[in-house]
Amino acid sequence: MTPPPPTALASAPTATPELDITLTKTQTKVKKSGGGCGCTSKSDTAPAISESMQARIEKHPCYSEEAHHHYARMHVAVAPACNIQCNYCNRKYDCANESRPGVVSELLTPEEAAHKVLVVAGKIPQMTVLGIAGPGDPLANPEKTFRTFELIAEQAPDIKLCLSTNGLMLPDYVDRIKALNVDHVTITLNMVDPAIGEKIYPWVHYRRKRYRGIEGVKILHERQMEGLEALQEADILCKVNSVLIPGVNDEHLPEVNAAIRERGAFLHNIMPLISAPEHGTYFGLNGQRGPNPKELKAVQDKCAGNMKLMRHCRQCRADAVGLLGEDRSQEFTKEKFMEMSADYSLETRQAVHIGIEQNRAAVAEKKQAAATGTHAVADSPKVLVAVATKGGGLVNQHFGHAREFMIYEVDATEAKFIGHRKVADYCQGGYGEEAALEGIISTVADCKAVLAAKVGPCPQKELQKAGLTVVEAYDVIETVARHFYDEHVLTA
Ligand code: CLF
Ligand code: SF4
Repeated sequence: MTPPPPTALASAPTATPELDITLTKTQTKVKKSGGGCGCTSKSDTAPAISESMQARIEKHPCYSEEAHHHYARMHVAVAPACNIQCNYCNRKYDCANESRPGVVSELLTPEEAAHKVLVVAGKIPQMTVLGIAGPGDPLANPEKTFRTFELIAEQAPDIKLCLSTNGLMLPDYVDRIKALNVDHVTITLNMVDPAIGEKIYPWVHYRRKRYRGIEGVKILHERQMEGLEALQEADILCKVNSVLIPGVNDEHLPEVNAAIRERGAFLHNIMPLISAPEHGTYFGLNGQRGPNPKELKAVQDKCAGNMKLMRHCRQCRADAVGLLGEDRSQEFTKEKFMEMSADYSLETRQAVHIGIEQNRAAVAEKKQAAATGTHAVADSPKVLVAVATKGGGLVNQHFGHAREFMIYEVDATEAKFIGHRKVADYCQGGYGEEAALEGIISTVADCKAVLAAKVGPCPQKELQKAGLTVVEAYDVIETVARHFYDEHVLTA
């Protein structure tokens, strides 16, 4: 049986959830429990962020987990060449550092890229960040990369510029990066021990010479450390991406975490290796598997507490457009965007952002009300819930339309986002597919509940058969999670 919705339904969802939240008053039921729990996951108690730092990240969907519910990013694929070889990359595909291998990007010139940014900035005013992340390495293509940044800085000054690199050439360009006001740089750094790096990088091309094996890895390692220090010196925010490769660097990543923390990195993003034979990568062809969600979480938990940890990465394509987790790149193919007018307007964008911030404040208030404080329950059990959302920090998506579920770990003191899981589209032309449903259920089988705006009768029945509670609601995620927890876990 479906339990009644924990909150009254607010106004119906619209295409722009940011502008359409009618917040409802919710009731939180408190029940004391002395129950213990075996879960020992460390919470992300990273050092508090200063107000000025908060201002630098508050509209960046990758640097702020909270912002990623509200603001979008886009990438432009202007950088085809690369100067190293990673065993998880096949050059036919997008850079695996910042993308999901599988689809080749359309390469753009800096001028085409700038036009695309102005078009998207007009059509998706919540797009606040322009990243260059491939399909090769942006700093192996410095002129194209920096020319693109220059053009965008001139024509769209409110858009944050973001760069992702393997770090090999970073020390040479930190001054230029600073001069262009690029405030966010990501280095993909998978090891601090060249012996481990040797299993990941077969060669490095540096200053017109190719170095194979450990010789090349040592150069890469030294340059990455130098680059990190130079970014710290220049006060540029740095995120480190590490690809978790089971049996290669899984046990080593806490050491990487310590090394980057010492050198002032702001955020650590530990992401799973994506590996399949059809990608044609060395790892894919040689049976190297990626981690499962449990293994990924275990390593993330080991590193949590020392510094801010990113758990909401979507391993985007080098031409991604939209909120993290949604892919609107097909709306802006070269053929299409070259025909569109660049209707960027700073005033319009600012007005939209004011609306988003008002909405965000209202969501934060509800989130706060759903949080701890009211619940003095020590060692309450932690449970996972799967959330269908299309943004805005809300449970606001139909179960059948979800392409991914956001996973929250809930106990009596907090509802903490811990990751997302992709699933096949269940609704295909209005008909549920049995196989897809089975896949979805097995993907969220370790969760206690599914929270969605609506769940059809058939999936509802199957979810309940699999032991999951179905909660239908349209409200702030933490509020719905709190109600579910209080009513179905604390009282159980
Ligand atoms: Fe792009 Fe990367 Fe900038 Fe973000 S992505 S260049 S920091 S604007 Fe973000 Fe995408 Fe993960 Fe990258 S979700 S792959 S972390
Ligand atoms: Fe591929 Fe990126 Fe590695 Fe270069 S840095 S080999 S493009 S994954």
